[in-house]
Amino acid sequence: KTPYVVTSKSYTAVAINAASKAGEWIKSRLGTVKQLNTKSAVSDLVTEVDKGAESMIRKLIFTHFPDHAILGEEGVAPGPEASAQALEKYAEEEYLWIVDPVDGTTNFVHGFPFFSVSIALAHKGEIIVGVIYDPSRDEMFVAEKGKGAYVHGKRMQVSDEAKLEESLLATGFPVDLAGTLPVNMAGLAYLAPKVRNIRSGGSAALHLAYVAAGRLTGFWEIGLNAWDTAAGALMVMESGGQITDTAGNPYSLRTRHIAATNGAVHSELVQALKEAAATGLENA
Ligand code: 2AM
Ligand code: CA
Ligand code: CA
Ligand code: CA
Repeated sequence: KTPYVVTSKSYTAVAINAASKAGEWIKSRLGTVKQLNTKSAVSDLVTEVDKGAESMIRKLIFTHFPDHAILGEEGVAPGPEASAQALEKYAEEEYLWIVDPVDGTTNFVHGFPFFSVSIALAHKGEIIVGVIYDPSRDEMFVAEKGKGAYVHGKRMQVSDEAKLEESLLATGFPVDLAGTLPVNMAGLAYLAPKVRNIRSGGSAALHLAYVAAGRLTGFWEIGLNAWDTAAGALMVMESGGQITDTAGNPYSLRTRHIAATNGAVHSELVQALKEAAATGLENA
């Protein structure tokens, strides 16, 4: 049915197949959620669809690669240290899949069509495959280490805006677990007058895919986890962009405060975020 479902058992093919199947199922469940559960806060939602999609993805991966490890958002206890602890636990695994079955659960629950499935594969800690699927628009974003990034077979390239003032940025506001709201608000207030505009779509993975596709100049967000960013990080790099933490340090799976851009505006964004954080902390 879907043209990008390939039959070979390559890592990328399995990731695409899992994202596609889970994504179709997620879309079919729109508007059907019966039980809305919360994790760490009223705004931290989880549904049977998040769990069902993760279990589908796990089964598909294990069918092909039974000796690989899988780190999925719904397979770990929630909390600010969840992803760091899981990465610690899986540190010795040669192949580690990192899965966010539904990135943008709040959107999914409300029927706002901006959510995605994010699947990455790390080999000895290095991300080698990243797939992000948007079932609402049927867009499959695929990145392979050293081989570029593609949306439905078309090579992706980051945008060419040279300055922050020409930039369309995105950001996100996860629940205020770690007291990050003042920093978020400061970032928004500080950056808004310096850029063309700022969007907040509610799926960090899809925002990263959009940076890779040149639809956003850049994206930043505080307090993310490995499953939100692993696939998108490879995608941004393979499209000619740059991803670091918000202070400009190299990205790793443990990075929680993310800045991703087309490269050209990266140092300007990082500098602005540093200045913004200073004002946010003063006002906190
Ligand atoms: P999710 O939908 O998979 O939970 C929106 O700002 C982004 O933050 C989404 O990628 C969302 O992923 C993530 N997010 C939502 N709640 C969060 C929480 N409590 N802690 C960290 N990230 C969260
Ligand atoms: Ca979640
Ligand atoms: Ca997520
Ligand atoms: Ca999720």
